[in-house]
Amino acid sequence: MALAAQPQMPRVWRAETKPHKFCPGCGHGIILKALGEAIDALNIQERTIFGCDIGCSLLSWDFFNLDTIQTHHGRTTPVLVGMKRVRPELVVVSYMGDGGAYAIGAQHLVSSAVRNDLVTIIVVNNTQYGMTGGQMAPTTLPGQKTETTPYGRDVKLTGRPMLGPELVAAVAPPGAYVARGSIANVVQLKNFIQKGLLNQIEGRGIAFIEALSACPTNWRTNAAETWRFIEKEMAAYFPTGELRTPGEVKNGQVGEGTPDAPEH
Ligand SMILES: Cc1ncc(C[n+]2csc(CCOP(=O)(O)OP(=O)(O)O)c2C)c(N)n1
Ligand code: SF4
Ligand SMILES: [Mg+2]
Repeated sequence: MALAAQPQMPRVWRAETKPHKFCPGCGHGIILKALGEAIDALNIQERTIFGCDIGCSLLSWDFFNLDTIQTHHGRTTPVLVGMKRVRPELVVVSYMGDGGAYAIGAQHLVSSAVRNDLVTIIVVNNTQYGMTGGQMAPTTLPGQKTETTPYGRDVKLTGRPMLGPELVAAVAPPGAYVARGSIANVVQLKNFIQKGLLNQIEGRGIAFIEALSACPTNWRTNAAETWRFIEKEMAAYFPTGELRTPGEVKNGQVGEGTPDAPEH
């Protein structure tokens, strides 16, 4: 009798904490699988520290066979940067939501980008505050209905949605790696995360990857509506692709490479 195919977990995942705690259809698990596969591919499990934030990202506190720390909105990044400065051989991964990264914790992101800190930051963009019930976030799309914008986001009152990778790309010095992927293209997302980890390992500078993600619980969408929202509405406003790729080191200075063109 043929055995049914079993999904393969990355080696770095903790099998005993699965099934995980995210809602059915949530994008967090897909992004954490891409991260797990990238860590497996680089064989850096023994020296990687994982940090998660406040928000649904904290449900990953027992996700990996990695030393893990959980901190408050956006503070995950400076906590991990401190560890990296004391123990430069470590690989530090800062994982958070769009609310943590671009609203209450935004100052930490901007400061790390300006300093070109050796940290790999992954931001999960699900266009709202997932954990607290779906309030408007800096990433909420124009006209999108949330708990705090029941008639749709009015950009005249609240401004236009935040473009996180574009912000980091604008302020980070040469050596930074900046990209935006999506759970709609997991192969590309894993590749961006792996390049982001390598950027840190090779000492070039900050690595920042935003991942377009799904929150069907607060979007109140079925599977088809969830994918349509990510692939059509989110991708139209948030283009995926690489924004900054470091080039070669010459005379002690890192030059700029040639990023993949953004996809619309
Ligand atoms: C100072 C402070 N204000 C508000 C909260 C409540 N709070 C907890 S999680 C959260 C939103 C998190 O949203 P996001 O970072 O986008 O993560 P998601 O849950 O969407 O993955 C908020 C506002 C808090 N913990 N601390
Ligand atoms: S509330 Fe949204 S982001 Fe949080 S676990 Fe559920 S689907 Fe995922
Ligand atoms: Mg969010």
